[in-house]
Amino acid sequence: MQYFDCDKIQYEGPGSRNPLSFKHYNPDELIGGKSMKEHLRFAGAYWHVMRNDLSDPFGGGTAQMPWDDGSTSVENALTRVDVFFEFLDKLGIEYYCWHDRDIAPELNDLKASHAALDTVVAKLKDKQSESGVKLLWGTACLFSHPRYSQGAATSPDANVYAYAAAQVKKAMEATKELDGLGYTFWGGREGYATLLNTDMKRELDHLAAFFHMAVEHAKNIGFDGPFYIEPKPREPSTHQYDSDAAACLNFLREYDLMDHFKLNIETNHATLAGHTMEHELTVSANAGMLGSIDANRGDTLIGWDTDQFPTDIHLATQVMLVVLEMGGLTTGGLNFDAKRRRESHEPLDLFYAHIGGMDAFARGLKIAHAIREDGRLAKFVDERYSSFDNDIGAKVEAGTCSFADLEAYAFANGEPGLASGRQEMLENLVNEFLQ
Ligand code: XLS
Ligand code: NI
Ligand code: NI
Repeated sequence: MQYFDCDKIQYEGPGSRNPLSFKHYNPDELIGGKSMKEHLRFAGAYWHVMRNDLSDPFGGGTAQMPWDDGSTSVENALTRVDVFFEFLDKLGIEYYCWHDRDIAPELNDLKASHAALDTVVAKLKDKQSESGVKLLWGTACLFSHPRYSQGAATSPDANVYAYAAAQVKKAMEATKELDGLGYTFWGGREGYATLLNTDMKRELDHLAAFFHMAVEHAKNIGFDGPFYIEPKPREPSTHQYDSDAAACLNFLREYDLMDHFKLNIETNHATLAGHTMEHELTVSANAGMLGSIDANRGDTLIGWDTDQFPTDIHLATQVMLVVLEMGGLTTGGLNFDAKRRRESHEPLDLFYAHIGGMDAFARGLKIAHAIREDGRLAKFVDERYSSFDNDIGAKVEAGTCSFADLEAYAFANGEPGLASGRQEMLENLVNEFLQ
């Protein structure tokens, strides 16, 4: 049985006019001694590919999903697994990510939901070993059900907190069962709508306790992949506690969780936080905490998380510059946490969307590699800071300098002759490579 009306997508090169081909993503092509697929580690997001019906705040779903009977039956969930693995195979995507409730239905009681998850996980396990596809990360959906409307690990109600913990415990076990490389926490509703009803300190203490219990449980079940926190500033809550990379790092340091967590940085969340993606990636990488990436993009004209496919080559280049600079992704990957527009409702649109994202990142990788090989950009930055390489600057960096030393230096050397930052020249340099 074939669910998608296309063959396996092949690399046909930049001259191809076939929209169902890769023009740049050539999985085994070596870039700097490593294949494109090893650099990029693309992942498919189960929730967008299989479960997103493309509804928006103004109207219902439009997506055609002829394989889906619309029920919450386990049968239906098992059929989706076949569809999803055909999809991954045809695109040559070797990793995937899920929420517990994407892969299996939430039933009337927790035990029944756990059992449904077990059934689907058994099938996913078979499919993984047949295909060689790996689970990049699992996560629990702690934001859709009405019980989580006031938070899960930051709920004011200990009963809800316990329920959320039970769900995460099970989702971690499922991730372990599927040899998942990581486990993600996106704090769906971990935040608040108004401080009038919120004890922020208590909620953050509870969130940290929750994470410490997750660390403890990971030890118990032998799950050694990293946990990821995925920052996002708002939506659905007015203020989310994991608002950006810096806020997450501060939280992890304050509560002594740095050793067990890394960050999963998503483009559209970065821009909602008022930052660029490269800013968020750089903040994370500088702390040695960049774990994985949710590859998408926002829309400058729409103020919410539009989760569009990342087709902007300049953006992909900036992402890959940071990834290459830190020596590449290890346990993480580039997860297409992205959805088609509501108008792109046919199954084949899933292919066009992913092909576009994969090709954009292939180009971003090639361009970023070329910029690094060229070396002029890095050389400019090195030279810009070269006054810290010797003399007084080196003493500052070594921590062997005092204000009195600097004052004596300033008296002796007079007014500094500051060099230009050359932003426009550097933008032109990057554009040389984008042709
Ligand atoms: C939502 C998030 C979500 C996480 C996984 O905005 O991006 O999809 O990646 O819970
Ligand atoms: Ni995401
Ligand atoms: Ni998102």
